Amino acid sequence: MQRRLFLGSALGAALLTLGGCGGGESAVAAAPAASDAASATAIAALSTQLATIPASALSTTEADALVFMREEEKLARDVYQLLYAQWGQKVFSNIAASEQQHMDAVALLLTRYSLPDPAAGTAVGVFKDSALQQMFNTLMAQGQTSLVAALTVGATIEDLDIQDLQQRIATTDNADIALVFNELMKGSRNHLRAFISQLTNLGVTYTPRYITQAEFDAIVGSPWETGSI
Ligand SMILES: [Fe+2]
Ligand SMILES: [Mn+2]
Repeated sequence: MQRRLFLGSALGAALLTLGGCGGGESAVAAAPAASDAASATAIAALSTQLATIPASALSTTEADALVFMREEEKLARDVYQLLYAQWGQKVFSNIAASEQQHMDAVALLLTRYSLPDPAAGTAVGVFKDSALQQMFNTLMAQGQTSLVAALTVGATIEDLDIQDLQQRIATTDNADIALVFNELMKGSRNHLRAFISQLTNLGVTYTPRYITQAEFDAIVGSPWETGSI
């Protein structure tokens, strides 16, 4: 555990350039999406960090978690790209760019453990996992109805993502997986803050569907976190 914490903070230190996706309305203006070059630097830094951690035995649960999270990050990216195209709100394009980094981060582990990439060669909105496909279809139908619905879809995806990562972090003893998943979860907390900030500005209250109200309140009531991919 101590080792894991150390590695987590070391990664945070290595990835200081990466906080700027999403944000509340003012944070969006102050923190534009990372450039392609910055994104590539972030993934290179993560790759370097991972190289210092020996790969360890992979359980079926851990293999499944990596394959699933790769597609769940794709779900987030695809939905935000499409909602940006429809609504033109910068929060969606900024966070879509961050989700691409999350996909890339999981891909590093797929490669490391020679696992098949479920997102290889698939179009936007197409998923191998049937539950994720259904989730995409439902959320996109919802997000097309209004801007508030679209922002609520964003909050819902982050709410779900945080819960899915919490569950998968709890069932891995691999330091490399925990490192990447904790970085993804930090990004998700920031994204949740960004969507909730926009909904609050529009006078809308979001009720969490996956994490507890107490967890939700703690995230939304705490500041933006730096160092996340
Ligand atoms: Fe996210
Ligand atoms: Mn993500």
